[in-house]
Amino acid sequence: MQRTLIIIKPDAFMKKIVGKVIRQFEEEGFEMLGTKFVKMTPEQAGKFYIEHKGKSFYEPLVKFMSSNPCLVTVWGGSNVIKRSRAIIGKTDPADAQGGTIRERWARDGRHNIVHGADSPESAEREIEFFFPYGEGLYKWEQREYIKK
Ligand code: 3AN
Repeated sequence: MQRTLIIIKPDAFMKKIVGKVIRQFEEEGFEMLGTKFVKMTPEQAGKFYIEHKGKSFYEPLVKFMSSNPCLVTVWGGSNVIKRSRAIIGKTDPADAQGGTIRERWARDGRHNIVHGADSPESAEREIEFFFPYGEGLYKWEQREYIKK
């Protein structure tokens, strides 16, 4: 089973659609393996988005992502990375396909409701970033938490 990291961004809380967003992933058949309510420091957010350092949107993105808490979630499922990005939609809601999370609820390319890892390598790096050693993630089949 593949895993991915999905961050429900502060704008989803402002719009009170966190439940609706989670529902999209559940209805796709994915299972939640773990979650954390996190208010990142600017340093943490800067590190999380390090690959975008130097781009015009980097500083405002870091500021937005550390402005208020996010709901960090880990989901498992078959081909979950690609399939979750398909239901999230393109970065800018103006380009996002109808019915996707961003088309429905995002304001613009920054206030775009969710982050979803874009490759197996990013997913594992991002999961490790918030859940070192996988601690706090649950193995549903074995009915136990991943141990350090
Ligand atoms: P995505 O989340 O669609 O994979 P990335 O990984 O290219 O997009 O960018 C990471 C985050 O940076 C996006 N989720 C978005 O919040 C922000 N971002 C990317 N491009 C722009 C842009 N042109 N203007 C504002 N924010 C952007």
